[in-house]
Amino acid sequence: MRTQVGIIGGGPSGLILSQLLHLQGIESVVLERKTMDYVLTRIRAGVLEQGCVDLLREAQAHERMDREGYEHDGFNIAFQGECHRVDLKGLTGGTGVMVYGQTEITRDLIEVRRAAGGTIIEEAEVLGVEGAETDSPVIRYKKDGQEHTLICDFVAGCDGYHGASRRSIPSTLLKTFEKVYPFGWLGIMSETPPADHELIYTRHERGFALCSMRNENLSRHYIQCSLDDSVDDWSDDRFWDELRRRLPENVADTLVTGPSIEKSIAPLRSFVCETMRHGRLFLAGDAAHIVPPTGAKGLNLAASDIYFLSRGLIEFYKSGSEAGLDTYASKALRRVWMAERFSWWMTSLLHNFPETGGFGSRMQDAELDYLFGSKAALTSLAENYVGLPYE
Ligand code: RFL
Ligand code: PHB
Repeated sequence: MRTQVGIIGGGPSGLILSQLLHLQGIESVVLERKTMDYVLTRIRAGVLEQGCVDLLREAQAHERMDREGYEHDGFNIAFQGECHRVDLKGLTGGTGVMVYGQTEITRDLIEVRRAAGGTIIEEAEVLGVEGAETDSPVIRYKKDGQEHTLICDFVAGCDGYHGASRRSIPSTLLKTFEKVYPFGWLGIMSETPPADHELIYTRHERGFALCSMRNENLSRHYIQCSLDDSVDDWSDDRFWDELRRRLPENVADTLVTGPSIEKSIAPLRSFVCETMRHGRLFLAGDAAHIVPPTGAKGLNLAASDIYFLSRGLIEFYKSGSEAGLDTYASKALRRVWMAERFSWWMTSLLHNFPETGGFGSRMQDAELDYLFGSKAALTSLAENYVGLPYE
């Protein structure tokens, strides 16, 4: 089989790219290891930057998001028992964020790809990419126990942190940077009203907590947990009790609890792979970088990567110029490192790090005290949270 752009991975990165290319008359094939029904069971991101929203509109996958997504003008940080609001719109001169789940984005993208007759090959496990330095790289994949090849002009590695595309680049050409945090996030989804109409990030001596949401009757909550914990250690009652202990009293008192409909633990890590390009193989999204979820940046970075990559590919097919492809890695990485910095900072500010002792804890208190006393510091937080510009 042959196509113009072979896309490894049917997560948000791969699906947005295939749709943007299709709208410019460029053909692609998406190879996804799992079924798309399985991909839709993953509950991940919930907060979208304006740039990501704009890209989904450009991809014509925006109708339900515009109808059912929630615009948020601010969010809260709670510490020492009090909620403090970050007025995103006021501080940035009019920009907020959109609350709309990654699951819903993926559902919308699958729908527009299918309506356009796009090819998504499910249960196709990519084994590797060969000939990335030639004009016709080849993707090798396994489906139904048989090996197949997909010959392409370009390959987009959108297969997440555990995918095959990054491993296809010779390790001598890569530089990787990693920080593993000594804790995870235990998350639950429940059909209960959100704790507040805006998100609440909480720093507490028992550990971080986050109250987020999907709609008026669907809440997403997280608590910092030990890496040794398993979801079986956490009954719903134990989760709600622990969450209530970490929240400000007035929030805990009015918190509506109920049975969880999903429960999972995610370890926290920062990771960047330099470079994001090897010949005609381009890495995008979680395949190239991971951020701890505290800054809500993972999916948003996947979107900015795809913005740069789609422009490079479209320019190539329209004019033959490789200029956009040549600057892809440097443009994407510049934004990646800024989001890495912000995510690391938010994580460091709000989690419990017993190994840093009393001094570390006082530094966090002082930083929060400074933040809410300084418009300059709050503005810096707000402009990073809503997303730095693409160009
Ligand atoms: P994905 O979503 O991991 O998709 C990659 C796809 O590739 C497939 N795959 C393969 N296919 C074929 N052959 C192979 N060899 C393959 N190996 C893998 C996989 O099955 C999968 O379908 O990567 P993508 O598309 O780059 O998207 C990235 C986002 O999913 C991720 O960054 C975000 O979910 C991160 N994230 C958040 N991001 C935000 O912007 N805002 C948030 O509020 C936010 N919250 C979160 C998050 C991630 C979390 N977890 C679970 C890590 C909250 C959490 C708890
Ligand atoms: C979510 O709603 O899942 C969510 C929101 C904000 C974050 C991380 C996750 O920082």
